[in-house]
Amino acid sequence: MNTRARGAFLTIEGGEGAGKGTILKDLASRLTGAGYRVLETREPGGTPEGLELRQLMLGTKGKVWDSWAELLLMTAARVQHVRRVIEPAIARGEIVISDRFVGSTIAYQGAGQGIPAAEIEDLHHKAVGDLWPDLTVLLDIDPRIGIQRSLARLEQENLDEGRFEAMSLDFHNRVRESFLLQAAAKPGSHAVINAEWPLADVASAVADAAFAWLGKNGKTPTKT
Ligand code: Z5A
Repeated sequence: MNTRARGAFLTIEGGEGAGKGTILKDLASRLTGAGYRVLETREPGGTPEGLELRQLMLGTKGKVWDSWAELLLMTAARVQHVRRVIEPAIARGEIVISDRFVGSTIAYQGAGQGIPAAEIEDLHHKAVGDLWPDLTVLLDIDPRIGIQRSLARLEQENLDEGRFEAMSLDFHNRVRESFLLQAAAKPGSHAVINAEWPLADVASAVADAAFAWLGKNGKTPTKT
């Protein structure tokens, strides 16, 4: 019998270039330093199968996905991720932090591509089950600033993952609005941080929100 206390599931959401990857590493290191066992992961990705789907979905060369095909591929990657990585780690008592999760699907395939949020939630329920983040940190940013940051990073790292950056500003504004609406609908499980602040300020605001949530929910460090 597994007697370990359940860990927790934190997600970091936001538009392109909001700083999710950078902040995730910073938060993971602060939590580890405080004695938590942390698993860092991301979507799409997080498993070998998810990584292959990531390359299929984010590459710019000759890719024109129908919005439902995109939704099903994102969901397929998520099922692998949840079953093989996220749920086992939570059951081991770890704090899982994922760069993006279903909130991104509601924002991008929902508000961005026009699939009703209720259909995405229904598919999530059928394919993934009842796993929703305990706490989502939303890094909110004007898409014009975020896309510039993101394109600079892709160029610097020579990555062909810019398909979403190439979408219209209208698309990215709808995505931002959806993230804000999701946070407003569930304030108890969201913290909204202004990602246009200097990085050090964003990092400490995120850490404050995460430590406050963990403390309030009795999640004490588990390292021995
Ligand atoms: N997608 C989807 O459509 N549906 C889904 O269900 C899921 C995903 C899960 C992959 O995401 C794409 O998949 C995504 C949506 C779609 N769209 N795109 N593209 P991704 O997370 O891999 O891609 P991204 O959001 O573009 O990642 P990114 O550009 O790496 O952004 P980030 O992780 O938020 O930022 P970062 O890499 O940490 O920082 C970017 C740069 O900005 C970097 O040089 C930092 O040093 C700099 N930075 C960060 N914070 C600051 C501050 N505060 N000030 C100044 N500079 C900063």
